[in-house]
Amino acid sequence: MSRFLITSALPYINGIKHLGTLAGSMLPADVYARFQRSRGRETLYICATDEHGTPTELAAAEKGQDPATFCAEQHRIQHDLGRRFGLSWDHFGRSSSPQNHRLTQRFAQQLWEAGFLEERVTQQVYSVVDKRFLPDRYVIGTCPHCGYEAARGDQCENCTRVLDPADLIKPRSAVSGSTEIEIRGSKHLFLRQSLFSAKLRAWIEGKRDRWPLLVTSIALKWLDEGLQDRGITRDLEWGVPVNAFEWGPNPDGATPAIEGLAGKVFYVWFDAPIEYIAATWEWADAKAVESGTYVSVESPPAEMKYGDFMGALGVQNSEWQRWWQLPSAADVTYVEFMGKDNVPFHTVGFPTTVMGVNEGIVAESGGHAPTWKLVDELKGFNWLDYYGGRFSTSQNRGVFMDQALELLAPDYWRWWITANTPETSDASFVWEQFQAQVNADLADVLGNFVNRILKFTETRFDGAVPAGGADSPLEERLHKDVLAKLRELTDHLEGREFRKATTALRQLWVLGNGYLTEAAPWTALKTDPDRAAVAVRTGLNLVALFAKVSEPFIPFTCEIIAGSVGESFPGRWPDLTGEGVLSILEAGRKVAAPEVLFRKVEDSQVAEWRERFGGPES
Ligand code: B3M
Ligand code: ZN
Repeated sequence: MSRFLITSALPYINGIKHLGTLAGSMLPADVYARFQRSRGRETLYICATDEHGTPTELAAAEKGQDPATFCAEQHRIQHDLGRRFGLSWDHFGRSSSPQNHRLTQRFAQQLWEAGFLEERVTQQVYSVVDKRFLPDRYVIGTCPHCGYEAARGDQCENCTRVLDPADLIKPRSAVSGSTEIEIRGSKHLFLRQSLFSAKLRAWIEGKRDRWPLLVTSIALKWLDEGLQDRGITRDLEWGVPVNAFEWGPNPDGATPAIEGLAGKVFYVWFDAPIEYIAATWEWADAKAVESGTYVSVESPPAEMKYGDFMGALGVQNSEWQRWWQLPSAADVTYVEFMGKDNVPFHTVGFPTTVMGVNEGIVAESGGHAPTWKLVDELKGFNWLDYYGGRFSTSQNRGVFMDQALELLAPDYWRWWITANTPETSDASFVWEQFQAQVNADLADVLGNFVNRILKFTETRFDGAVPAGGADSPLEERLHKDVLAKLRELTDHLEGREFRKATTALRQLWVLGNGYLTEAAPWTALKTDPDRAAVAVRTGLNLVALFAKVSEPFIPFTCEIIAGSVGESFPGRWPDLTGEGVLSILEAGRKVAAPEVLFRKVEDSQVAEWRERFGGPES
């Protein structure tokens, strides 16, 4: 039986995420993780904040904080919001962790030793006053095309033209405002991606039948355009330092002059995907701390060389390698979730890193040392927009995670987002459609069903599962229909088809409502008490079943529903072969109606929220 390793794209540290980010990575990954756990599969869902890069430095400076303080604070906020949305991460790590520093440096060193990194001198903007190189977007000046005076060196925000810092008229530093700016050579490391074109193509071609068309077509388009070697270092302060270890000799010749790389950090897109692995290491370390067997990554024994150090740690905290290193991870299915803009980095950039490191390991050890796993299944998503436009913090457009939770309980959002997952095309959030859908599905169908049957049991059957009576053709048909829908739901979830899964689940709920209306225990009670008992017992079993199979989507509500019929939470996914799907509850068990599960979203609320968050006119 396979183990499931699940990652969702790492949210950037700067700023609270909007519903689109939730829709395009974290929430579907969570639904899938909950589903696999409930099927009894060993599952690990890993996520983290992506903390390095220019935007972090800028955002921290804007708040008057140093990047480390800023990141620590923002990480706590995002962690808390994720929990409140029910994201069931096994670990929510940080790309700035010591584990990621070690692993990123180690990977770079192995790539270097295998000859897959190259030094090149690039021309960069240097600010004399700030005593530092400025990344393109730290240089501001007047746009040569439209005259906008605060155009950034990478792009003019006003006319959207892509720029080179050298194009700017009156360029100045965004850090100090100084105009004392020069172009200077700066040494950087480049990953020789072009060497991997054929390998990557063969690997992606092999995934054509399994991965969404969206994903393989983006990946192949990149390969068709020709892979460029990619700079993996930057002239920044906040990041994983490049020079923190001894560079070994490069078989291709030159040894990098360490001074030339001093003070530089790895590019954020180089270290961020490595954090998937490092966050798993963080998870294992956290567990080791709990059990008192932790060996600090910060204090390797003095006599140990860096490479040995990784190996030694591997022996002591090997839990994480069991998920990532072959051969011990041979039974792991690794599934990644992300928005379409992240696909190139996960089909080309990160796989090149992993393939390159592995080639080095194989060459050096003759294939005896463990290698790293590549992704098995990659689920990519289109955009979730807000009234057909992008969510935007600066323009106050759309709903962000903290605001969403102020308005409604998380399950409303979880349900709507999953039911509208942007799988085959972009999707749009529209308040009126949101209102109509959650009112219909959650309040009218599921909520109403659960309350109707439980209230009736309380008033007419003393709040206990009734005994007596025998199934009629009506129950037999229901049983058959329920099993068929359950199989559909299960298949869609296994296939990571989230929209289709919600459709099947909604139809399952509708079957319950339809059954109750037809069986009409309230009428039968007067003439045929046994018939009424069967109908009520069947209805209560449906409630128990719904709690189990709806849990991946709306876990908070399912915990309440499960409690109302005395079931443990989270439950196990039903066995689809057997008879048991509708005989979960024994006769005599006490049940109790919960409070109203879903209040309807009112027109007045929609009007108010449209005003607050922007409607079609915004
Ligand atoms: N931090 C998120 C984004 O592009 C980006 C993902 C990194 S995954 C390793 O929205
Ligand atoms: Zn312009």
